This record gives sequence, C-alpha cells and structure tokens, in this order.
Amino acid sequence: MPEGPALIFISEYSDTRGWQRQLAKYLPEIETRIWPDIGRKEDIVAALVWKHPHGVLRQFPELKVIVNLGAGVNFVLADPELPANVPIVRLVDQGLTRRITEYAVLHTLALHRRIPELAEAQRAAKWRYLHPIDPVECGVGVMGLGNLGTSTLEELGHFGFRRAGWSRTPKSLPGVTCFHGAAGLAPFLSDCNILICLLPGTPATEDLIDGKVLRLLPKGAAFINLGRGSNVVDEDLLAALDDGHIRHAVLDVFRTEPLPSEHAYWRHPKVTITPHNSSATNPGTAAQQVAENIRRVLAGESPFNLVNPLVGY
Ligand code: OXD
Repeated sequence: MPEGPALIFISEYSDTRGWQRQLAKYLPEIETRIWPDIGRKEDIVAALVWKHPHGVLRQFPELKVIVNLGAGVNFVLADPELPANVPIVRLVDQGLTRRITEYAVLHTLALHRRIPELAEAQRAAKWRYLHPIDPVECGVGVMGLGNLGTSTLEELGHFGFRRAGWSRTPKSLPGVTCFHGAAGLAPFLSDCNILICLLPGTPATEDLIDGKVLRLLPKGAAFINLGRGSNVVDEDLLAALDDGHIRHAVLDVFRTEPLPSEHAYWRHPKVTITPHNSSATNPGTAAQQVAENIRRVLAGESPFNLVNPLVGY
C-alpha cells in the first residue's frame, strides 16, 4: 500500500463503493481505505464513520478529523475511547434532508388521511367511511428545529396544515408557531394532532417523550419518530397506543437496532415500523462537502458543522 495521507472509511451500512468513487473525484490527493484494511496507521488523517466499533479510532496517531456519516452523532459520541481533541463534524447533506422530509410528509399525509385505519378495515373486508378532514383542521408539530425539522415544516406548509415547532432554544420560522424549553412544551403539544420527533439523541432528550408528554397531546393524536429511539419511553408509548390516547405510531428509530424480533412494537396493530431507512447519506450529494471539510482541517482551518460533544450535536 502506498504511503501518504489517507482516510479510513468505517461504516456498517453506507454505500462504500459510491463513497470511494466520489471521494476519489473530490479528494484525489487522499487515498481512501476501507475498514478493516487500514494499512499504515500513521497515514490516516481523517475517519469517516457510521456506527464504528468503539475504541478503533484511538489507534491513528495522526487523525485530524472524524466525519460522522449520518445526521445524528450519538453513535460516535457513545464511543468511550474517542481520541481527545480530534474535532468531530456532522453532515448537513441536502440529499439526506430531502429524504427525511419526503418520509415525514409521506407519513404525515398517510396519518392525516387515516391510511392505517383504512388498511385495517380492508383487512377485515369492512367499508369504514372516514370523512377526509381539511388539513387546516389538523395541527402538525415538529420537535427539533434543526435543518431536518425546518425543512419538514416548510414542506408541510404546502399542504395547509397548522404548523408548530418546539426546540431547546428559541427559533422563529415563517408560518410556524414556535415554542421552546420546558415551559413551551405543554402549549406546543396541546395542538399537535400529529407529532413528529426529529430530536437528536442527547442526555437532555433521553426519555423526553414519556407518558406525561404523550398525554399532553390531544386524544387520538398520532406520533412519528425520526429522531432517536432513546427520545421515547417505549412502555409509555405502548400504553398510550393500547388505551387509544395515541391512535398510531410510525417508528423509524429504536433504542436497540435492529429492533429485536420479540419487541412488542413488531406485532402491535397500531405501529408502523421502518428499519431506520427514512433517509441515508448520499455520497453523490455529500462527498464534496466532506472533502472540503477535510481540506479545511488539514490546512489548519476550523471545519463546518463542528459538533459540540457537550450538547451532543
Ligand atoms: C441518522 C441518519 O442520523 O440516518 O439517523 O443519518
């Protein structure tokens, strides 16, 4: 293997060959190595990771930057042996944002038009007329107003829903009623007929959506989780589904992934499960940004989209 600066690509799911092709295009001066073929450890100046095995990043003495290949950085930060003082950057990828937005809109519309109830009626060969409701009668709320939450709310605006957003710190978005902090939670939830969680996985958001929060939603509300499984207390969500307070949940993220086959969500009639595939980073749209960030770090400049490990995003 030739010597020279190299990056190591460590990912459980990503399109490895696609990344290799795109990085060769945008970062031809740096060789891409694919885990576990690391070659000379001293050559590695950048690591591109998604759900990497903990402890492995410590072995690269020249590592200058860790690039997280997804939107949420909790999997990286969960590594107790992260090398100290190596900046972590996250992706803000147009392709990923579009896919998440598409998923959020798809399921919001399906819930608004009562597709899960109609599908259940069809399975029972039952003609169950459910009158379509005007979107203006339906409040949709998004928790987490970063790029993904903002894009989702913008897109939902085209359908005429009443829109609200909740975030840790104050935000303002055109046409959206924004709430923030602990004090803003109850008023935000009170008008969410459909709640979409796009929160990061941080200590502050762990178990945030518990029975108390779910019961602040109007009775019969629906829930979509695109944030992290750790945002939700599963037992409380199951109880709220069982007693009808929540009419349906669409879940793409889970505390344990893959979701264990014995988990109650799998067979719950009011739960739709997707395997954390609401979105994925697309090398075609993200590689240029990754290459630029690596170049900046190697030139001693500060990178874009730097993660603050203390807040967790
Ligand atoms: C995520 C992702 O962070 O899929 O969940 O990018």
